[in-house]
Amino acid sequence: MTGPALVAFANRLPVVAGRGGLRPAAGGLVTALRPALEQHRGAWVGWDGGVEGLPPRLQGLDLDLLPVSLTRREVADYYHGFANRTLWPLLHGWVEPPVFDAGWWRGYCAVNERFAAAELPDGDDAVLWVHDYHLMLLPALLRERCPGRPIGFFLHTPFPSAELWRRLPWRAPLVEGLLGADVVSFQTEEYRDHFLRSCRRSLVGVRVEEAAVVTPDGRRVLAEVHPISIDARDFVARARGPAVERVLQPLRRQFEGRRVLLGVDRLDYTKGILERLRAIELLLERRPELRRDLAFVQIAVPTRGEVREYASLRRQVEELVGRINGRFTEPGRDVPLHYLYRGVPGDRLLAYYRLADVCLVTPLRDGMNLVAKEYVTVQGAEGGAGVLVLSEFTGAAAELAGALTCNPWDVEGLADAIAASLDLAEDYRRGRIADMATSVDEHDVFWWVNQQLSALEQSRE
Ligand code: ADQ
Repeated sequence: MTGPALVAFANRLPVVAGRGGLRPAAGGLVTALRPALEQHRGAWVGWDGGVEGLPPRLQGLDLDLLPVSLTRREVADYYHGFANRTLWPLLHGWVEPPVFDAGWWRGYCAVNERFAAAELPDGDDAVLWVHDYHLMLLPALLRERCPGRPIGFFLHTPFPSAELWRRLPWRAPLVEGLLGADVVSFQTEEYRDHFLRSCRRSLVGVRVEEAAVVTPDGRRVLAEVHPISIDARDFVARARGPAVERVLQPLRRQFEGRRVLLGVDRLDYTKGILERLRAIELLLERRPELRRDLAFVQIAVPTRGEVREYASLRRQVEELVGRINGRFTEPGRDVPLHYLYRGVPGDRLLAYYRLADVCLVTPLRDGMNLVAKEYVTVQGAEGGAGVLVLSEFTGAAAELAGALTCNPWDVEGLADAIAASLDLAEDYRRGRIADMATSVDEHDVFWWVNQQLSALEQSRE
């Protein structure tokens, strides 16, 4: 029997342990990787999340699971520390100050080595495909271990300007780690260009030739732009299905007569949730009639609760939601702001996408943002006339030209953009959503993975 054609390395295996046993996980990276791996006979090497005795396969997930187990100390240093408190804020342009800690760095190095030593499936022709900022040292470690294999790296987050990157004490070994790949790819041209500039600045002996980096030992590493996407056809099929319809009907009744604005994010400080709420507050202050006519539903998925900055963000968001509802709820009427602190099941999420007149995707910084692509796809599926208000600091803004763009750092400007979204003519809105849905359909997640596999082939010619 032949082994998998594609072996992905990503921080966490796509499995969660719940009351009913093990089930496939959700989230940005899983949403994208899963269909790609299922199409290509894939395997996934990842941290087991502390679940012992994981089976090699799980029902409902058509890929091989190759677990890496980590000690509590490794999880603390590598994951909660260096990945989430050093790299994450730095890569997102210093939206929070990153913490530099040499102990965390050592933990990060050790865990990248653990991934490099993971037992790989039989066969020696599989493409090794490394994902995201948790594993930036891994491409070079894999090259030492299996020099003949094609190695790709994809960064899901932004890459910051060279000015910011050079502050990091470990800027050189991390970039050297990435250059172990044959192809390093990014969501946008901007991030790719930042990376190339950082290579020039942080490393001695490398040459940058257009979009390739030539290493001191003469290897050519391609730096590519491959914007990630979703399985658009699957979203369309599900959006039209009876299960979504069943959830949608009661929601329509609940919000009858009001226009619905929607936010869907992990509760992360990069997502601009506080700024979005402040803009809504300003809008309700300036336009009292909207206090009855409008409902804003914010779905916030719990994430990284162990990290101090996230616990503090949650407190601030909940205080602000309370303040806004306290100020603007009219006696005998429903609250203007509905806040759901939880992950919602797929059908319900799609029902909210169908319901929403406006989707507010307003991160301060975001590698891509799949919610934007999901919303336009689901709206487009039923000829919807929704409006996407989209931050210019997302990767998605480089692709979704029909969105109403905004600068989320400018709260007044954001309030104006939201007000403008409510006044657009219906035909105009419908046309824009349809155009964006077509663009996502033509550049779906299978297109994304094929782009990377072709670039890898090309790099080895
Ligand atoms: P994330 O930061 O997690 O991803 P995003 O791209 O928006 O952000 O993906 C979130 C995913 O989780 C979406 O598929 C969405 O449907 C789902 N989701 C969000 N809220 C949910 C909820 N309340 N209930 C259920 N599901 C929910 C990271 C990067 C992004 C990049 C992706 C993929 O930060 O910039 O787009 O990886 O590369």
